[in-house]
Amino acid sequence: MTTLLIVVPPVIARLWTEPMAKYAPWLKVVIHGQDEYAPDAIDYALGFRPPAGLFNTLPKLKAIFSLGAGVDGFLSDPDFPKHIPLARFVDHTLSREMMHYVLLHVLMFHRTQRQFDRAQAQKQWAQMFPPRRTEETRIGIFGMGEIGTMAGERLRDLDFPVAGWSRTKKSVRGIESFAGDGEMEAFLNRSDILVCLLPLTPDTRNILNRKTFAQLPQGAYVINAARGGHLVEDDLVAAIDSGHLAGAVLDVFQTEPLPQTSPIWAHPKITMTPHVAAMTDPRVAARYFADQIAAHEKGEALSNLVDFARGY
Ligand code: NDP
Ligand code: OXD
Repeated sequence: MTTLLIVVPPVIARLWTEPMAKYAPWLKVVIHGQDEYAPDAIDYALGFRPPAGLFNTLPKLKAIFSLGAGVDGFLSDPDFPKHIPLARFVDHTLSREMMHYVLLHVLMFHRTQRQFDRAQAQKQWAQMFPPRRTEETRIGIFGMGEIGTMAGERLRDLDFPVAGWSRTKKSVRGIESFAGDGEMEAFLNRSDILVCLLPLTPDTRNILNRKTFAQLPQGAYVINAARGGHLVEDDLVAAIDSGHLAGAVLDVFQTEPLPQTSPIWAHPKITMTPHVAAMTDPRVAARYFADQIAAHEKGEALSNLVDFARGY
């Protein structure tokens, strides 16, 4: 029998058993850390931040699936077995949740909503925080992949001037494309709101740093919904406290959960959420993984394979 090992904390793994049984009744599902299993009985593995070295103990593993879009939690293991294919979760519903998160926070900043919230808390009728001009809220998207492109297109449709920065040049209607290190400064110079939607790789780690912030216009705003490893948190706090940046929204952090000692918790100009910008829904994703495994069993190619040389 084909066997799938699910490698997430048992409390989350339990959410997967019923939908997996619905879409792949022919598959035996075992949960790491809960069920007994023989390592050589495992054909496929599905997880998010697996324990380092685990996959090397499974001699018959045919493919590994990331239940998130980001695969840094797999590739951070120096012993990750790169001869085994790794496929990530790419799905309209996940990208859409991310797009909603980005739109929400772009509009909150653009419409000065937090100032109105503070005025309301003091019972002030404060007709004094006009929204910025749409033409003057230039959005810059770091990472024009599945999610960055969807968010960029929707922001463009709301009439914001949008540009994207990626490794390779893009041609998306109405969105200016910048590519590579050589075009990064010009991209940052025109970005009043910088949205990070990059994968975390050795090239992008700490990319949101003091130098990057200095190249953004005075009063710029930063949204990081990608990975905490992209951001040098102390540099962000310093850039906000100096008055150069207007503020930030963070969904992801260098250490998760965010340590109680972090100044981010109480910073008046930082809005934070606990890595919930988008969450993989097992009721949707189980079908995607069942189809992927069925295809692989028939000798067909897997979708959304990670390129180990690029790191995403
Ligand atoms: P994709 O792989 O589809 O897109 C990645 C984009 O980043 C591509 O445009 C790529 O360029 C660009 N890129 C990669 N490396 C570089 C580099 N060195 N310089 C410039 N551009 C680079 O990823 P997704 O859009 O699916 O997801 C993005 C990230 O969002 C995920 O990796 C994950 O970390 C995060 N995420 C966070 C969630 C949350 O809840 N907070 C939920 C889901 C995802 P090119 O196109 O030229 O290859
Ligand atoms: C993802 C995530 O990568 O949820 O999908 O962070």
